[in-house]
Amino acid sequence: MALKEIDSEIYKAIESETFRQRNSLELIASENFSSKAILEAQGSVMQNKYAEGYPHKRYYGGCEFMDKVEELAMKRAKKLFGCEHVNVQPLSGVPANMAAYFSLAEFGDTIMGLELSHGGHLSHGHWISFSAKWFKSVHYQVDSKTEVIDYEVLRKLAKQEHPKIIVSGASAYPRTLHFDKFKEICDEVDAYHIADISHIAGLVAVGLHPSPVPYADIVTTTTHKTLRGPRSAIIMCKEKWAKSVDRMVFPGIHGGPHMHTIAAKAVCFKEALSPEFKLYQRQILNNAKTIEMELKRYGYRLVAGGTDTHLLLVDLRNKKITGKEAEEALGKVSITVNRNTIPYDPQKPFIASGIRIGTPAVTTRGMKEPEMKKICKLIDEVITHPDDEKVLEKVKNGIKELCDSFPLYV
Ligand code: DSN
Repeated sequence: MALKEIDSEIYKAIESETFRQRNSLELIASENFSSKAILEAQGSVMQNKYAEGYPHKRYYGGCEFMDKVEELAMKRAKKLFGCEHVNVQPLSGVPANMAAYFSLAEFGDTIMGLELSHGGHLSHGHWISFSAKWFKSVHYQVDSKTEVIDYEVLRKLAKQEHPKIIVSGASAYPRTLHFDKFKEICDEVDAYHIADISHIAGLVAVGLHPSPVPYADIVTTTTHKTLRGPRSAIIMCKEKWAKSVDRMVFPGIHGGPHMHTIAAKAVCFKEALSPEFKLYQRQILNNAKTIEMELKRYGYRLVAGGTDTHLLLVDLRNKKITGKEAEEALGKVSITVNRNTIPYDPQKPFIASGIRIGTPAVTTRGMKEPEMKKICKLIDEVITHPDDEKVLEKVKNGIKELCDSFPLYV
């Protein structure tokens, strides 16, 4: 029986979410729309199977097609990123980072990552996360003037703290990350280098952002952001870490791998190896640059002066509106963004002084530079008139028109 007949409540919620995704403008930098092929693999019978272990070394019978799928996912990921070894089983970004840390360090060792309010991630040592409860966490920050990482300051801190692991990578850092410099510092202080490229994986895969693969002991990434795959993660590493990474993922942290998601990851890597994917990534960057130029034209201050990637951080203080208020006002007209702290933010994270804007999802819909210009105009109208119902209605109509012209999942 179909879902509609068995469970009308869940069916309706899925229908409503499809409607929401079709009819709103998705500017959350970490979101994207996977292809129908990926959704099909993800929703397949592969999800019925236990396959603990690794290809040809399983703890369950009947795994011949599981092996095929996992081997294809591994082969494609290796080709895509040029890594020596890959584990495609991690369920998501945080467990992938957990497995990566425990592959190289012990409880109580020091890890050093970018502070959350400066663009880092919870799992890079934030006090509330396992990464600070089970390790000693030290943070580096961005420079207060340039708002980018000062590698000399990072070097000094590393020399002072002697971390076991330095984590490169971020979730709200608009500029290029210099993984070669991280490696240089790691070598000087005898630390391991783990790069988390969750946000920029698509750009890295096609060579539009420097790759950490030659410079890091381990590279983790989620697969659903710029990479446009299923909601999941992988861990890449040098051959010498292959055994410890594999053992830490299973049986260290996970039980049965989610084989349906591994199948969907394999499809994602196949798509990412196509020439069209490179064009897509280039358009993500062109769209982000267009937003940078337009927002500056409307008098917005951008953290770090702009972007080299798929995302921008907008400091709203000169517009006399907080991140929370802007997120809510934009939400009313079906523009989805997230409030975000800016470096050295005077506001609490729940309020925040900025918003984060990303272009992967709107680029998937086929939108290009002219649409980015329209979007910036509409965003500016909302931010400068957040309580004017007439303006909001006009903007909402503009968004509807845009969405209708770039249909999703038809
Ligand atoms: N929550 C993700 C983001 O929005 O960047 C990172 O895990």
